[in-house]
Amino acid sequence: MKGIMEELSQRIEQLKSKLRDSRYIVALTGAGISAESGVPTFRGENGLWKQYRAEDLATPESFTRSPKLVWEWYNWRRQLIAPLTYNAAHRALAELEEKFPHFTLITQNVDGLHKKAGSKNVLEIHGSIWKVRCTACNHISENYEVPIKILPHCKMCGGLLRPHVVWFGEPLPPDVSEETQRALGVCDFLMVIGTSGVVHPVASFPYYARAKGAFVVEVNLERTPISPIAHETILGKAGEIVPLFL
Ligand code: BJW
Ligand code: ZN
Repeated sequence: MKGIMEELSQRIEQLKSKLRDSRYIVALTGAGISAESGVPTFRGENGLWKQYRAEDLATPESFTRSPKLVWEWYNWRRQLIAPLTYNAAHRALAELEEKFPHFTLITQNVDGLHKKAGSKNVLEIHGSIWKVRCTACNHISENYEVPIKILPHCKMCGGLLRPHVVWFGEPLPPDVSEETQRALGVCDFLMVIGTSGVVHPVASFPYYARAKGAFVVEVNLERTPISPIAHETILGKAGEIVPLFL
């Protein structure tokens, strides 16, 4: 056991020295970083997609077919997430941002926990469960009602509101997407934390950053399709591993 711990701390020391020598840092996070806060992940044993069919709930077609069903599912998740708070991994990333002038956090998570933890330069590329968008006029607003009144309507035009999240078959929001490309293109140290790396286009981001010269470190409970191109994969819980980078 001691041998394993020593080996881990040696590897982390080497990575920290690499991090200290870097200027443009990007952290890319997925559902795994919020798992220790109590937010269910999508895939795996107790994942959301084990209980529900993604195509019934997370596609524009399912919303057109049954906005009530989709809103009920989001209300259930809003209720579940509202009392939860950030964990040591979210906090560690917020602290890293304070230490590095060029630190970008790209998250696929819609739970808002990175911002709660104090991260500022956050790109929520799959949107936010705490935002709604009008299906008629596209107006976006924050909404923290739990539960939200079904069906919610736009204050500006009366149109039907939808969750401001990215469903399957939808493009990433163009402004966030541009910022993401820019950050990945110049990044010299990329940390990929708690994502299964199977959902595109995000799954290709580590490949892109690496091709552009980034050093890639992955933190996950298990190996993923990102592992083959990562310079290092540290297997472990994000809440335990990420704070070691401070
Ligand atoms: C821990 C841990 C701990 C646990 N510590 N680690 C075939 C090939 C390629 C692409 C496609 C294809 N067929 C269809 C597509 C496209 C599709 C796609 O990628 N599908 C694949 C699944 C096959 N992608 C899309 O449709 C995207 N849009 C698109 O492609 O648009 C094209 C277009 C262009 C122009 C015009 C029009 C269209 C959009 C994808 C949107 C994904 N949306 C969701 C729902 C968001 C809203 C919501 O939450 O309600 O996003 S799906 C879901 O998956 C969610 C997540 O952000 C995303 C990624 O999941 P994530 O974060 O990786 O979580 P998990 O659960 O998968 O993994 C958790 C990981 O953590 C695991 O690895 C654990 O081991 C680890 N872990 N605990 C560390 N404590
Ligand atoms: Zn509207």
